[in-house]
Amino acid sequence: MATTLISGGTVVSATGRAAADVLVDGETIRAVLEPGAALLGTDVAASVDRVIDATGRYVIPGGIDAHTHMQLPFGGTEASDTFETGTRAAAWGGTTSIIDFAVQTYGHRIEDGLAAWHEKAAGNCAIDYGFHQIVGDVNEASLATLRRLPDEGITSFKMFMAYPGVFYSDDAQILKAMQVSRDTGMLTMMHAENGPAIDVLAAQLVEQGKTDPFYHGVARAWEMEEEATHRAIMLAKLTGAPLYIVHVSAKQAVEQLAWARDKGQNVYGETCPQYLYLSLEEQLGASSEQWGHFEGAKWVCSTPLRSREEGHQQSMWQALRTNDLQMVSTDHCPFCMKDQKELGLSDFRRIPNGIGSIEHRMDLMYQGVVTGEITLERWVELTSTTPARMFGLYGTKGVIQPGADADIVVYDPNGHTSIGLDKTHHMNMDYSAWEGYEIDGHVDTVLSRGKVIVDGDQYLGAKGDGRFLKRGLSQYLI
Ligand code: DUC
Ligand code: ZN
Ligand code: ZN
Repeated sequence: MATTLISGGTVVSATGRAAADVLVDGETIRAVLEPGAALLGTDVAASVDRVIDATGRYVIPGGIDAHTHMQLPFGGTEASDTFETGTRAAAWGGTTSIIDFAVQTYGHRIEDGLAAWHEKAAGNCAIDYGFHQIVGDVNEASLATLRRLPDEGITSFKMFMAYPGVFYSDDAQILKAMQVSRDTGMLTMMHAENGPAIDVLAAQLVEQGKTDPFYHGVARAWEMEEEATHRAIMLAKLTGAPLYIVHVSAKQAVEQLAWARDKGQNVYGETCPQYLYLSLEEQLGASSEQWGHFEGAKWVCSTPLRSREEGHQQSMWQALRTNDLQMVSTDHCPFCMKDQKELGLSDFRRIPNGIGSIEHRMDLMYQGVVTGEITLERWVELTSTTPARMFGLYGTKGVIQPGADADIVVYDPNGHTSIGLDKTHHMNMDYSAWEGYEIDGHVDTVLSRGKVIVDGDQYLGAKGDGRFLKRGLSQYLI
């Protein structure tokens, strides 16, 4: 097995930073050494197969994006990244593991949805991957299957309080599934928006001729997120289920999470880069020669972008500092403008919901270090260590320590990344939701289980390198 020494860098963990060399043996980390140290009397640098010079750079555990949707059938079309293109883009951006969502749709069995997801991913991923299970049809059979999923390494499931007629579950169904969560220790993940009320508001807006993409965010008002978050918290309290709210965007939803956590409840939440950087006002102002006001469709996602004037973005950054929110995922769900987003040209309700960010999460969050919103250590914690702990991967992933998988990123704080369709862009999309963003930092080298898959501007990975991750139960619960 090949050995590699990553030398001269600053190893950053969730709890600190230190000058250290990292010795990789095959797929795993063998040692974290004093810089230039000898091992068993041997000069390590002289005895390894390869030395990666990390002088002046950070050496961090590879990113873990715990919320992605490759090839998701949605809104009359399918998310445009395959497991092959999406995981390759992830690798370019310093993410070395994803957790995608296997889908059970109404009238179908969980087993079949899960098997279909394994088929889509197997042999196609550039990096390691795991699955959460979307439960779209709660009944006796699906509840029984859910109970068995931890044996297959699937230890979390997602339910939707939104999208009636598609993924929606009512409170009775949620309650029953949460009882399984309580019994098994599986984490209940919740899309917390009041879907039935949103659908009424959306229909009324369209009747008034308000069909532009901006009205997507008007219909999905923060009150709808606050209310659903509170209801999910109360159902979780009643059942004793651990709860994780996905894609939190409203400051009032964060207040609900903080309230429940202060009472000692096992309640957690993630936000996404779009809710930290982008706003409803910018979506309202968006216009282009090609698309006119339909340009705003590029940022139609759910939960929606929120008003900057109301302070939601600042509240998300603060919650990331105070641990009212524990991690940042992308909710990567890309659609092209051509033939996909444009399905909603005359009615915002038909725009497939989703933004593609998998390639830029590590960079966008590092920009938060540059601007002083978060510390360097918190960057690692939010993007790698906590995702590993939250979803039962810690020890193998999310940390640089002997015995862990050698998923490592060498990040250059003096480098620069210009984001744009004709610049840094490997996602299968015809636009970038992040066009024009400039990042003071750069992903230089990426190792996935010891193999260098990104080396400067060279991609050295291959589809099929990534393995399915059988996850354990959450290591984050109180
Ligand atoms: N939100 C999105 O933006 N896309 C996919 C599903 C979801 O909940
Ligand atoms: Zn969702
Ligand atoms: Zn999602």
